[in-house]
Amino acid sequence: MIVRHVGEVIGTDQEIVTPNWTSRRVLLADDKMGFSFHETVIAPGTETHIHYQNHLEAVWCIEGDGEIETIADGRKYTLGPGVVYALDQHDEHWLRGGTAPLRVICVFNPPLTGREVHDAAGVYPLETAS
Ligand code: 9YT
Repeated sequence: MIVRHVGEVIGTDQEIVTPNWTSRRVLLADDKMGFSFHETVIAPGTETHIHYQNHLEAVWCIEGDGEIETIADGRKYTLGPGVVYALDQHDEHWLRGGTAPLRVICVFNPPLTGREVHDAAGVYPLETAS
């Protein structure tokens, strides 16, 4: 069994800090769970273009506020505690922070290996664990 605390990841290479979001990746491909499991905090007032062409992602919003806009149809969804969204169609979207840090728990399938950040097209490359 694996038992971890998110605090063990903070300040290590499993914490990815960008201007728009911080991702604490607690379970990764090497853990052989078939998914990766992260806590992500979206900074207020930010806008991030995301298109996970190689991954499925589900997101559970815990605290704070924000918005997601799906680019294909321009629909906007308010994000806040209790909202869950799943990018089951690899949906290209804008993720926007609101007025307070938006803390979410994310699951990726296939699992991230750890260091991924979005490329210019909002994509994470498909990597395999060594
Ligand atoms: C919700 C979302 O996709 N935020 C971007 C970061 C991502 N969750 C990650 O790499 O953990």
